[in-house]
Amino acid sequence: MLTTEKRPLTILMGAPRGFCAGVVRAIEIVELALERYGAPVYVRHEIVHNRYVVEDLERKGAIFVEELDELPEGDRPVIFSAHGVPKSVPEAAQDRNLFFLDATCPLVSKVHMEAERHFERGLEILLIGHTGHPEVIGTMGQLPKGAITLVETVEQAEIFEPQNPEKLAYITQTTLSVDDTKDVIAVLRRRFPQIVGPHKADICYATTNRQEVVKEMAPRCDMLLVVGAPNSSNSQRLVEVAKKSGCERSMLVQRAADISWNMVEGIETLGITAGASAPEILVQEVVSAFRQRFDVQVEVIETRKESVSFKLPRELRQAAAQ
Ligand code: 0CJ
Ligand code: F3S
Repeated sequence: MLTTEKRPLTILMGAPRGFCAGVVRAIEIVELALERYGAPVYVRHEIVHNRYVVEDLERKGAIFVEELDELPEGDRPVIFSAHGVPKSVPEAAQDRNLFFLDATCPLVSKVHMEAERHFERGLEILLIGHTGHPEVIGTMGQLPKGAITLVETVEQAEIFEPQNPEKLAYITQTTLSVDDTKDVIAVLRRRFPQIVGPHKADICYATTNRQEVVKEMAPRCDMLLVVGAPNSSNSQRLVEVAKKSGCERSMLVQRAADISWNMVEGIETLGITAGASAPEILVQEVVSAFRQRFDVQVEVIETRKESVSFKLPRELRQAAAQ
């Protein structure tokens, strides 16, 4: 007799996972701006790095552009993404008399302010981060060209030659690997004992907590899926952390359709988590796809509770209250 019994599968669900307070705030800014000012509302760069989020907002009337010069003349508002923008962007908006709302995560703005402070004190600044990422472009663009030098790796930290080793500071991107960044900082501190910097790094609470739970889960998993986008730095870091923590078969999936089912063969324990820009609905879509094929038992691995939230820009607080 043919048996259709499903094979058992344990799914470990990471917690915390998915949306952070900065992402919730950024998406809310676009939604409230649409309510308050009507459609269309322009958004410079993907508000957060997730296609599903972007397409959902497009359906509601948001139009995404990469640069302000793509905006037509008129009185439509423009919103800057959660990753932050170089100073030249609000300046250009002001020159054009555009009404803009800034959805930069407050934890990124904090790094911008640190950079300003170091600069005012006459320090040479190192930014630990990934070249080309919008947050890095935004942070470097807070100060005149040449004021900030990007350091990506331990090797680069080893060969960096400062103008004056006694007048140095470092800042970091918010979505880096906690452990890799620690290594880069250790090199800088060894070579330049007087370097000024944050207590640990500027890596945000959400990035830190999502990596922490992955470290806890990965050793128990035969495979680990991170729901997130390829251009999402914090999601990519989760895959790296999972691999380093003992789950070599770790990968990014944007949604259930990305899963290659032949790779799942032989798996008894699967880990699922999500980057800070990945909506829970996509995580649940992935879980449902497994439920269709396996007899799933879910176990939640929770390493921490989160209760962070950020204030909305002044212009939208009333709209939110209504
Ligand atoms: O840069 C940030 C402030 C994080 C925003 C949320 O995540 P995501 O995926 O849009 O951005 P990253 O590529 O920076 O992780
Ligand atoms: Fe902000 Fe960190 Fe999220 S910098 S947008 S809280 S990933």
